[in-house]
Amino acid sequence: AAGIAGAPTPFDKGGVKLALISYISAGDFFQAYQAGAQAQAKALGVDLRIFPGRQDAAEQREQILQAINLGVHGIVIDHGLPESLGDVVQQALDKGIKIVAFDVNLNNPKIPQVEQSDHKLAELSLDQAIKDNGKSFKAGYAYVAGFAPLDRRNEIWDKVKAANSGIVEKARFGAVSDTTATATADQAKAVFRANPDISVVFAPYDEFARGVKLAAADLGISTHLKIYSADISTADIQEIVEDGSPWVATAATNPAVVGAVSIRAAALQIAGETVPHQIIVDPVLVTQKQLRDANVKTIEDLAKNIPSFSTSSAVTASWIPSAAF
Ligand code: SR1
Repeated sequence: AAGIAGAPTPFDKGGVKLALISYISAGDFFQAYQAGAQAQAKALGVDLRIFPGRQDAAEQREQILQAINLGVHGIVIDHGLPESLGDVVQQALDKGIKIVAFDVNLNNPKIPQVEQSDHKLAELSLDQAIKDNGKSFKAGYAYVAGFAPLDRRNEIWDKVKAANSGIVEKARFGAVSDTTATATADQAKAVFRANPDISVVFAPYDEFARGVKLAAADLGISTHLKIYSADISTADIQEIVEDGSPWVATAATNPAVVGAVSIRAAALQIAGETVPHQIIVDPVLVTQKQLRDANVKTIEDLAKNIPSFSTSSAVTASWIPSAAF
């Protein structure tokens, strides 16, 4: 690819290669994240190789070694298990390859960490749950430990329960796989059958929320339930606004923006510029009422309604062209 006139080396000459190595690729969030990364890479004239994630730690390690052998200038690591990545990531750093981590704590001062402010995201969603339902309700909670964003959101859930003795977690469930929504739906059905008094579900991952919604529809209990989630996509918006939907609020960033930010963080490092260790993309609260009132049907409609949703000033530079998504 051609270089960018006036950009620092090597971007002025072109030929920069990056790898995006994901732990999970299935689902709207990860597809949009990858699309945003690809759009920013294209704007930078960078050759981006995306390695698919199949929740396989051994495969992700292997992909990092492959990227090193391809001679990439930088690698973005998107989710994963920190304990299985440390040594291969160190091999890449030792070869001068710049690394960026999104949602996986690689615990290395040389590696910038991108995240969505998961604490704020959980707070926005749970504040809305309390606004709608008061400080006393029986809750279901979808959570799988070991994923950095879910663990950070869980810290807020623990805080909210500790501060509100009337909020009782009756059951915890959830699965992360290629089929997260349907696997979570199966578990949610068993939970709802055993705990008919659950009126609120905190499901801070859109695939979890879809699973919970599916379970509620199958059991015919949608009208007795309210779901509060994280993330948003066009498909999620359709599920949230449909008649009788129990999915009433979500807190989210635009995942395409997070993907673009991750690529910019790699590009700035390759150009020898300083990048903050922690790079945060702030989420916004989106309620069912807001979407219905503004007749929002797609992510593009949402971006028009909430301009901050589709931009981030994180890790930019005058020589980095904006990504088109
Ligand atoms: C299994 S982790 C899923 C989360 O990763 C990203 O942070 C998304 O927000 C999603 O909720």
